[in-house]
Amino acid sequence: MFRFVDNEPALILQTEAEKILLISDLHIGYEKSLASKGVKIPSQTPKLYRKIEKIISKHNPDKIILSGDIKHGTAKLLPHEWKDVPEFFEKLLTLKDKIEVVPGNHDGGLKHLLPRNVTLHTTRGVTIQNKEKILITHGHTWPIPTALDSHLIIMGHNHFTVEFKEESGLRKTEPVWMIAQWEPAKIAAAYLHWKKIKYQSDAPSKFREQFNTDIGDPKIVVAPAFNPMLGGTKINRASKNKYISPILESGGVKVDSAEVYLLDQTFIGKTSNIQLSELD
Ligand SMILES: [Mn+2]
Repeated sequence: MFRFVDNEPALILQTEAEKILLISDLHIGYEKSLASKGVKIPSQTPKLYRKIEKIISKHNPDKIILSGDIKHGTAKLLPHEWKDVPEFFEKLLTLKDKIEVVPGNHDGGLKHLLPRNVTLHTTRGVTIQNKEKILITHGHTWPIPTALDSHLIIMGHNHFTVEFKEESGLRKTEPVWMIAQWEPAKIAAAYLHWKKIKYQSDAPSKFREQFNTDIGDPKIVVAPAFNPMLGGTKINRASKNKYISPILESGGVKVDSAEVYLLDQTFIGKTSNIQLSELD
């Protein structure tokens, strides 16, 4: 149903109807935020575009879905974004005319920058009704309740990386994919708690009664950031704020037993087994 694009932070989703290229966290204009700190780097947008172009020519998807944080500025549109973002999409449309966007937490005002033929979904994500339901979301919000019976959830937002420490003391980080499962009853409880819904019965029954949906047992795929310049959350470093998504923070996702993969698809272990000690 899905496969990672070899050596790229991108994923191909094959549904019955179409082949979808999925990319998360472009953060167009990130380098501009460095300029304000005195680091001058030329626009990286052409590079991001060429990387996508390469993937499209190799895999020829029917559609592209960008799952959030298209741009780096958050709520307010920045002057350069009025030019950079529309130009990027106009170019991308020459490669593929079906483009959909699921906004992330950095995408305030994005609708003003998108060409008319780009589909903009809501921040709650979009579901694809395949043989099995798929939810694509940025990850900074809870999805709508009826999306929680999906079989596959794909999100971004966390920019997970893994830190390697070499003998010499050099450290380097690599972007990683995370694949996790959740405990439906705990997700039901967390969702009800978020909605401030009180209940006497068990959480899954209350969830069903309230929303007329069951909570599924999905595979949860957390995509790395497509923009290679971005920092990330080191998945193998203990930190209170390691997980920044309501779903991942809910306590319902089995993050300890989540599987971690490098972009070349090497399985490097489960998160709990790859933690660096505090002294490392
Ligand atoms: Mn992001």
